[in-house]
Amino acid sequence: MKNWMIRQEGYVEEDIPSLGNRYLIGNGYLGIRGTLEEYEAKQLPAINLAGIYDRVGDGWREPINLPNGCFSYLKVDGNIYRLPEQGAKAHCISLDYRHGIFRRETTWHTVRGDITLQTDRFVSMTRTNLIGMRFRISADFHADVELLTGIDCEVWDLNGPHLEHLSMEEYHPEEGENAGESVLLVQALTHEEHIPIAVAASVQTVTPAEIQCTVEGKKILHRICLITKPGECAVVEKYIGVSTGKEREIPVQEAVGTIMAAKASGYEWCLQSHVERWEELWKHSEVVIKGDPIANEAVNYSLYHLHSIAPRHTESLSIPARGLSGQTYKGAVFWDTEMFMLDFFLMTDPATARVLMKYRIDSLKGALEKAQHYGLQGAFYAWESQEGGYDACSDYNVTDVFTGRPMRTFFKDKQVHISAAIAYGILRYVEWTKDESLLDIEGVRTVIECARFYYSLLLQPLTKERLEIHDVIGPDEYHERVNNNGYTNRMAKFTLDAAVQVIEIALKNHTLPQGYDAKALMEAFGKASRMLYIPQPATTGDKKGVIEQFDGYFALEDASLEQVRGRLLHEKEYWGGAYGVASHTQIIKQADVVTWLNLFSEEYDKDTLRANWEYYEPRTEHGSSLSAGMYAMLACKIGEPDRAYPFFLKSAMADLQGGGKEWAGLVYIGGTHPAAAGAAYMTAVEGFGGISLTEGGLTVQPSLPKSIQGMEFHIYYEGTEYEVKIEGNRGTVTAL
Ligand code: IFM
Repeated sequence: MKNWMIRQEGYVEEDIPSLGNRYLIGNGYLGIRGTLEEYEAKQLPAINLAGIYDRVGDGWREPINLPNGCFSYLKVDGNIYRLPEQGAKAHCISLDYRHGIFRRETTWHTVRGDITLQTDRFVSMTRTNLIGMRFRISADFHADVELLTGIDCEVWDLNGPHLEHLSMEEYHPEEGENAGESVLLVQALTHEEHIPIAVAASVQTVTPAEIQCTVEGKKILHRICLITKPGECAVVEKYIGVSTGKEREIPVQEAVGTIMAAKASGYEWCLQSHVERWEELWKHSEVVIKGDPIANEAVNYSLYHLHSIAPRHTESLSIPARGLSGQTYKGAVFWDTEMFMLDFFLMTDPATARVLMKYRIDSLKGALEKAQHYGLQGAFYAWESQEGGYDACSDYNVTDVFTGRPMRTFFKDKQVHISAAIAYGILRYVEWTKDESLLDIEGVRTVIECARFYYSLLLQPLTKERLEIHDVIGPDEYHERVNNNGYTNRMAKFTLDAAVQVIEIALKNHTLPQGYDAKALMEAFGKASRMLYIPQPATTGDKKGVIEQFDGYFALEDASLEQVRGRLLHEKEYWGGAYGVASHTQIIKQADVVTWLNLFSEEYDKDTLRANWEYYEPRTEHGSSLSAGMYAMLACKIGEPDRAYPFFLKSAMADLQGGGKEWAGLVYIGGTHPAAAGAAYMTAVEGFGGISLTEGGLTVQPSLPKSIQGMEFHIYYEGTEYEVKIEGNRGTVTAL
């Protein structure tokens, strides 16, 4: 029986950062780290907002964290009880990941007896701007309790402070059911663009209590005084409303309106409708894995994270590489969305898949400007995309641990495969949903401009009748500025072909933007695609079947992973760049050729796929959480699900188990790993489940690892929902 619950018993201060990620709750509009209510900025609490960025001075531009509307602590008989200062007699946190409810339960021993604080909190899946909290306080004596709960304006930031002109006030609505009630209100403006933000909080006491407003430094709080009786539980409910100038002209109205409406409905109603929405999401997305409870939990926990960060509240937004777990990676959107997360949404919630791709179409302008900046044509998408397609990736994206100096890296300039991911995502959306509305004039323009970008990158060597792409970085970021990276070239070819296909659709639908000569473009792209050099498998020798990752890769030192690791002088040293320990060897950061072969596996025989898997896996550091999933999927495609299984589990456990890098020097780089979550889904459904599109349409050809006896899940295809049932190696697909 599944319990859909993770729990952490006891208290270890060092676990604060990782638990903040693992116990995250969110609704796509905002995410709240799984931190305790009493935590202050140094303990990394965050209410992280999607899609609003800010830059202060020379710091990295990053998303904003809001004033902490969940902040609360307890006083008993005049003494403060909070962690970690007052050690607890018992402590536990849990996450109901079926319904996105975070809970804590802490018992402290006081001189007069024991007191227990239980809290629940959720970010509403039905009311985007609402956070709900419930406190239950019980003691085995007549305790004189003060619950202090409100909004903490001391915000944890990596490169802040982002909020200025902060004001804190107590406000009493004049009208409506809640007229005269006390509402705490914080308003501020972001530093760069002066976007107004508002956080409002109000409480409802189920147990008789006295409520006053108080200010403690940068915190505005309700002081709720009550006396608990042995055997009874005092209950306080709290509503937090959040809004910004991005959505509303006067965000304060929405923040206050949200809590007033929620209060009028009541806490139970708000919670119930949130729970029902989650149940509805699971109806379409749960993956039941039979016989393997660990895999079952890991996959659905991964899907929980994807649901919690899905931008369902808007028509055009994407998902940052670290979800809504904080400001790491500048809250930016990478190729992770299209290549790793998109399939989950396509198959379980196509409307959200559309929102993700619409963000790319709407940020075309930024991509056109970026290409122009480099003297290129077409659309060069941002490596680390913020709003409007602004590239937040800095020229110096890594700090040298030895000198403390920023190191010149070329991710932004040379990771040109990003534009192909956008074309791939759009085409995959249309292929899977048959919804051509995404290919309106701007959608068509986006794909054509991505193709024009690659067209402008093509070089014809004097002595060869072929086109090449030089000076790039492939998915393996440890080898910079290489020529003919196979993944990049194949994806460029895909994009040129995609543009031809999209122009045909545009001609049929009358959606070709003005100013394009369809015939000339189709001819040029078609010819370029045919002439573009795609590295081929070696035909003889000990590397027979293996494809060289880029020109000259095989000539690099073939040192083992252990040898290369042994050359590190510092645990946080960067392996790539000009002088990294891996740069001059065949050790790669993450799946590269393997990613390519996974995407185009039908173009190669199984021996070739296997030869590449076997060659590259021992040479892969798996230094990115994106890597394992690609190895898992390709292993499924060569008919080796048992070989895939540990890579699948690694992907699915990326957040459940943690263990990834959390700090780089003094910079926090931890967070959740939604791309790994997406890869776990793809491996389960497409790899083990064998769901794919063939000429005959949707097919299921399962290939389960030993530990898995069967699977059940639903998927959407072409607007119809299907039920898939797999027992052993037999699968059925039934339209619902
Ligand atoms: O997009 C990835 C990249 O491939 C490896 N470094 C981390 C990025 C964000 O997940």
